[in-house]
Amino acid sequence: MIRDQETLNILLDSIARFVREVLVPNENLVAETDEIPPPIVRQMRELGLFGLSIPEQYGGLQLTMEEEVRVAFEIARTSPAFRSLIGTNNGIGSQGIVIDGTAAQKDYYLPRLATGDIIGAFALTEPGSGSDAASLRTSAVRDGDVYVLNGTKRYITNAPEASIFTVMARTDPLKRGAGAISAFIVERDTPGLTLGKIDKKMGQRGAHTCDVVFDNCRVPAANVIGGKEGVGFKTAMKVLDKGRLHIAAVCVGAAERMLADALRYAMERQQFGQPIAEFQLIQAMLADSKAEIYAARSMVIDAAQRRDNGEDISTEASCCKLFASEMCGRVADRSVQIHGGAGYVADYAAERFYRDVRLFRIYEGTSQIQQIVIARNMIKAAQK
Ligand code: COS
Repeated sequence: MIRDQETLNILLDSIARFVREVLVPNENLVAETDEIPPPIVRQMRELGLFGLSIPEQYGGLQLTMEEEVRVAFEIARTSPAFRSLIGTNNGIGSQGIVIDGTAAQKDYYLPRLATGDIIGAFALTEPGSGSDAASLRTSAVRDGDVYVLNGTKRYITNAPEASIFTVMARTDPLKRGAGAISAFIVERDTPGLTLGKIDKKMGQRGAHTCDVVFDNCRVPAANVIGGKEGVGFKTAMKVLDKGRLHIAAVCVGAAERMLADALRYAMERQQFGQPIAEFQLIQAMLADSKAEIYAARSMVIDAAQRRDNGEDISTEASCCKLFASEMCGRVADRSVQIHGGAGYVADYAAERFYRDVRLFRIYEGTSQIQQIVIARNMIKAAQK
């Protein structure tokens, strides 16, 4: 749902200009230094990029899902590290509070997340629990008006930058499965919370992940999201439904960028006396990429509109994440292929994007998890 096309166009134009004029020229610097320069972070704050999905009453832009995916198409036309920094505040690092938080939790945390004054992170994955999220072992034992958290979370995006964490922990350590999991807001400076060393990743330099370790970390009972024990897994799944759709939109934007680069290269690069874009085998790669991007873009917009209409889009979000992330991988591969030797060296963005986009098929649920969600929902619907 687009509330006001003109206002949205202004926002999209200013983001597209920011991407073109500021972010793209700084991609190599970010990759080399593994850091987004602080003046750029400031500009991202000024543009409102940290609060895209946070309600207006808390200082955010309260974009509808359709508006948000259209913004994601634009912001993803550059190094994914930039999107990653704003990604958690708009997605998994804030939406637990937005969707299920109490009024007091919203009042206290959302305004600072919306401005980017603080960064939020989402702590679900553990050393022994990834795709099987309901098997997580971090425990939260009630002691008066606090819970005592113990356990380790792994690969937590933006953890090194984060001031608050949405942490899924088991409040009934003897009970297995999803029903014993609760979601907590844990502040970074809580005694007993420490961070591991920053992970060395395949790509997305400038975006950071690390372990988050809880050692008798005492968290106020008031920080249970929604004030209710035992529903944290559902909160996490709802957050991920939205997150998966957002990531699918990011895949579309990244693929559009890679295809634009590949097309430009193919039109410039001369072989056998003509631009390689004139060769039909190159054209096939360009055309397949174009068609697949168009399909993914259409899926994402359709699913976003359905979510705005109040539909349950668990299946559609997984369809979008599955198709768009796999599509993005194929486009990255073709982009390197079209660039030939130049695609394998770091002078061109194709090599960096090839590594950066690999993560899209893994995080917020692997392609295999998306397949499971889709098929299970199909079976459930057929049994009704
Ligand atoms: N929205 C709301 N509730 C949901 C839901 C959703 N999208 N998906 C599941 N639930 C509910 C179920 O209805 C069920 O509730 P009841 O017990 O009341 O029936 C409960 O949550 C447990 O669901 P389910 O039985 O399907 O859980 P499973 O353990 O079988 O796991 C998968 C489901 C595999 C889909 C889940 O663990 C998952 O998404 N794994 C991937 C995790 C992930 O994406 N990690 C990425 C790291 S975070 S960046």
